[in-house]
Amino acid sequence: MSEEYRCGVVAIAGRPNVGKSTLLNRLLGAKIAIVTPKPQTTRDRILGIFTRPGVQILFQDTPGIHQPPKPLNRRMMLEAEAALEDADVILMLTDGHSASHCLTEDALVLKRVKAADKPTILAINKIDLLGKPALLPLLDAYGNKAGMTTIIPISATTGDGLDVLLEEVMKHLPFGPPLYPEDELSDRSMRFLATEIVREKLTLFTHKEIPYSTAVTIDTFTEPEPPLAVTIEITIHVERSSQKGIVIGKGGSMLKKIGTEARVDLEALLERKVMLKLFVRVDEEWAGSDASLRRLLDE
Ligand SMILES: Nc1nc2c(ncn2[C@@H]2O[C@H](COP(=O)(O)OP(=O)(O)OP(=O)(O)O)[C@@H](O)[C@H]2O)c(=O)[nH]1
Ligand SMILES: [Mg+2]
Repeated sequence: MSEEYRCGVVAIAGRPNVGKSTLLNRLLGAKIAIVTPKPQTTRDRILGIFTRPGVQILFQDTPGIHQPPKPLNRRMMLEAEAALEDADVILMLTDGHSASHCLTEDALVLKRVKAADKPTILAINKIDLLGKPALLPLLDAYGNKAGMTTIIPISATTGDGLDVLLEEVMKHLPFGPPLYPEDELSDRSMRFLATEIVREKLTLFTHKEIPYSTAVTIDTFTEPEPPLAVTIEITIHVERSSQKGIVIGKGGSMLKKIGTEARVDLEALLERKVMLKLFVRVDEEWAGSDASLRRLLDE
């Protein structure tokens, strides 16, 4: 391995919903992290492995940084903070939809990022939604008022600015050999991705408190020889029986919709037929107790 090889961990940090997971998927050219229009979609850290000649960048997607109201959110914040501590470089993401209150909204993120004291790049995302003139006050706010030295406007959706971003990230990476095989895209198992895909559909199709009151776990994942289908059994945990009714839907319609859409994604990912069986279980206050969280969410 050449001494010139660079390899390091880049934590993608920011408020909920600014596009961290979208950016990770776009950089890797594969959907390894779930994305929804609702905040607090990502709950666990996910490592995306980006390998090119001479460089391996380990992008760490993290839960959005916010004030934690209950144990599930506190756990998410610990994950985000640990990611900042473990990183070589911090890629702070914001969506800068408004210059006037962007620093207020980002105050907590800026505090955490500054406390971590690492080389930091700020990317202003979703510029496809902004006109060029709207960028100037943002550059002033983050540059002059918040003291960010490297600011790159990007769009995770269109890919705009990502080459510049990658070049900047590479400059800050330490020298060292790759840590993962070059054909690997993520540190997460197919079992984990399967539960995440179901949680994505559940979050997309249900409303109000349901996405935040549900957890998804895997019961079985069986891979027989093709052409037999991969069989996956997954349980959706809800907190109350009224929520169970909503997740199942009239005549089972909601559960069927979640199952069908999740199966299509899983088949694309596995490149083979999948039989997906979903179960719904009432597990009172699972999001409110540390013991239940450990039981449900720790692999
Ligand atoms: N127009 C536009 N929308 C974007 C862009 N990047 C992300 N989005 C949208 O923003 C929403 C949130 O995206 P996510 O990637 O889930 O955001 P996140 O920061 O990972 O959110 P959490 O996991 O909740 O912290 C989704 O609806 C995305 O489609 C972008 O560059 N342009
Ligand atoms: Mg996310």
